[in-house]
Amino acid sequence: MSGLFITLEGPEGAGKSTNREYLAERLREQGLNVVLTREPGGTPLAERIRELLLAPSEENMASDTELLLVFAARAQHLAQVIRPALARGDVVLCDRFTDATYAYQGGGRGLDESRIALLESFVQGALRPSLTLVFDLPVEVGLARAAARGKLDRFEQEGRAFFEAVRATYLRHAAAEAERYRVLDAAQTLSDVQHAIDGLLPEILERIRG
Ligand code: Z5A
Repeated sequence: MSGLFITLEGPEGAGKSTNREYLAERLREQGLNVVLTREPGGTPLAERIRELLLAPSEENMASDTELLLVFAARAQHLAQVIRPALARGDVVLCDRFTDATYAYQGGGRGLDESRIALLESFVQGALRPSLTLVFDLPVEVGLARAAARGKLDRFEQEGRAFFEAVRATYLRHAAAEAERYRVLDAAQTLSDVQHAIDGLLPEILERIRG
């Protein structure tokens, strides 16, 4: 059995973290070793880069700086966590990965996708997620959920147009590569979202075992 790399994506407040736990439990019930992790972050050093990325600051962070920090954290995460776990044959469930870079730095900040693709190849080589679950929901619903949690991070302080561009980028990529992406309606109740995840389980298990 070889490892499987699954990523969870979507705009703010889509329920990625909540559903990541749920999916991990379902997979563990099948006797699988599951590594739960997140980006930016996933190692002590990468978590320090995450703090730099998320903390509101008086100095404006240039979009290229943001892009390079995201990939610096990713390089560390791949070396320390993701590649070793996949080599052991584990299932890696990662809350955000490079699709988030296309969505936030590409769609949101307006950086050229070809530059992101260049860094993607440089840092990841040929490694791409095998399956990406996109938790999709209207921007205002996600922002309301994020606001209910309290203090907003540097990204959450962006305006509505930024998040509309983030959402549109996710949906465009998902439509262009139907084999890798599954889009879930994250505006439903939590139990309905989890029911939809249950519906994907046979396919996920087949990919792991196949
Ligand atoms: N970022 C980037 O710019 N470039 C990159 O390459 C990467 C990341 C990798 C941190 O990510 C930031 O980094 C992110 C993009 C940027 N932007 N921001 N901010 P993050 O994943 O840590 O941050 P996040 O998207 O803000 O996470 P989140 O808001 O915690 O969202 P979530 O994990 O999808 O949701 P959740 O915590 O599971 O749920 C949020 C709340 O909604 C919580 O109270 C739940 O109980 C509730 N919830 C969840 N599902 C439901 C349903 N179905 N109904 C009702 N309520 C629900």
